[in-house]
Amino acid sequence: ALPVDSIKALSDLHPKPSNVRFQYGTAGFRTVANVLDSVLFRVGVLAGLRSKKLDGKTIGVMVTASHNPEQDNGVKLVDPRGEMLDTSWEIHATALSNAQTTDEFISELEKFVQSFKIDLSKPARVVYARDTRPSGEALVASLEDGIKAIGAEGRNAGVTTTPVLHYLVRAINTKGTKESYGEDSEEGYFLKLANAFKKLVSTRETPSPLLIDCANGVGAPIAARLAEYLGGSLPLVLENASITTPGALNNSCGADYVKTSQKLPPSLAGRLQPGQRGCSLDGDADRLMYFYLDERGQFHMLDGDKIAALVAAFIVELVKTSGLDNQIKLGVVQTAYANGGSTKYLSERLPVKCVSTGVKHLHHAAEHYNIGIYFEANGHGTVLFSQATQDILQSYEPSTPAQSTALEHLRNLNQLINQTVGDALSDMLLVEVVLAHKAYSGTEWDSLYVDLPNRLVKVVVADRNQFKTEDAERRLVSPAGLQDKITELVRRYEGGRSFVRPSGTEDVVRVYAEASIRAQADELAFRVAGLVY
Ligand code: 16G
Ligand code: ZN
Repeated sequence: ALPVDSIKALSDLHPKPSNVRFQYGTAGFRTVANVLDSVLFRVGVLAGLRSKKLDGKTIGVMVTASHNPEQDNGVKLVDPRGEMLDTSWEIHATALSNAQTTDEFISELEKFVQSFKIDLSKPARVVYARDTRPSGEALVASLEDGIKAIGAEGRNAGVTTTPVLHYLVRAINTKGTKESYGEDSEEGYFLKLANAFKKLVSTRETPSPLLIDCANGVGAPIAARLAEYLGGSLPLVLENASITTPGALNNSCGADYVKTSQKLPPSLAGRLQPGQRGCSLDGDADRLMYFYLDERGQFHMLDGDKIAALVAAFIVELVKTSGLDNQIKLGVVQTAYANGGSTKYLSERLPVKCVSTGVKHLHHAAEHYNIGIYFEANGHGTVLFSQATQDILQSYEPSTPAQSTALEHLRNLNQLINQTVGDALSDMLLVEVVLAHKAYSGTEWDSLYVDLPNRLVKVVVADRNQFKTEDAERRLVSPAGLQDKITELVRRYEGGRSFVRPSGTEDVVRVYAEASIRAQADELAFRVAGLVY
């Protein structure tokens, strides 16, 4: 039976605020930190139950609000293979978080345990971590109460990045098996990445220093430690590494700032030299944006689409050179936000699929390929190697030196690239590998294809739930008649493309438009927004 007494006693210490409705959305629970106490407690209980349901496998809990402002926080669950929580549990997480009283919470739990047939005698294990937000420490204490209340064994992974936590979950659950993912420690993570990186660049010249904008978040201490393991193989210069300055987190810096404002963070003016490579992490280091300044000091952004193009072309070449192109099928997954220029470039080289916004959709679709590459334009993405592909890479016997080298590179890429979730630091090393192999500067990378001018606007509407989409969010089915008007408008713009979708994270509708020239893209976006409003 449920340990009702212990749940009751501890739950009473974490009452749910009235007048707040929580939702487990695309990125877990996320809102202003000071209403989240009860949510963290209940997530601790739920994580324990998820572990019991999965026969005692370790479940992860990450306390972060990513690129959101410092006063926000959030929490998400990580499944045993290091992937995001199975979506069928999301509504239950939402329901449990909204029970108004302890008694209601317990009766919801009882119903839940029954309907999911959870064997409460099973062991439960939870590993958890947090980012650098000042609210994190107290929220973790509430989470620990939840873990204790359900009688689960907790392991505190401290202050670290979201991708490190995902790595740990997979490493813990595969320990001692043939799918072993690495040592289940931060050090194991650094060693895995740094060793693979050094092998991949061993025959290349030492690159010039890379500047990292750490968003004044947890990426700073983790990148600093990674730098020690990389040694001379990649000189790193860390900027925006002030993790204790109040209000600094994600403030006019970081990957989300760069993507939305398409500007160099002001704090980097005079720090980034013309021609030097720079990149920005977000607040939990699972998004990455590259950029550089040209000789005239003009800013150029290399976003998730540019990363996808660079990486996909490189891996396609390696697979071909290795002689494995008949056995290993590649594919790229994007969303409707992918720049039309990138989609065209990629489609000429490998199959491209478009799915709805949100990491879980991209990740899931990428799993259908032998090697699946996915990146959102906002800089979140990774490259997945299926188990069958990893087996092929292990057993394949190359017949020429060129094949042998390409095979070795593919094996090392499989080690370098985080297989659980998008990882800014792993992706950064991946980009550096390709740039080193191609001897590309930012300029050459940037000119793989030309971005179509585009504009994203948000529109506040009375009820965003009125907006329903189909075809991977590229067409509206509701409100009735609106899509026809948009289609009619888009036809009048050269290279025009536009779509409208309700945001999953804000109470707004987003309008995206693209056209061959800047003024037209802007005009199209504002005219479509006019139709929506
Ligand atoms: C969340 C998603 C991100 C997506 C964004 C879209 C995860 C972990 N994160 O941050 O992938 O791009 O939402 O936000 O899935 P929107 O729905 O407000 O446009
Ligand atoms: Zn993030």
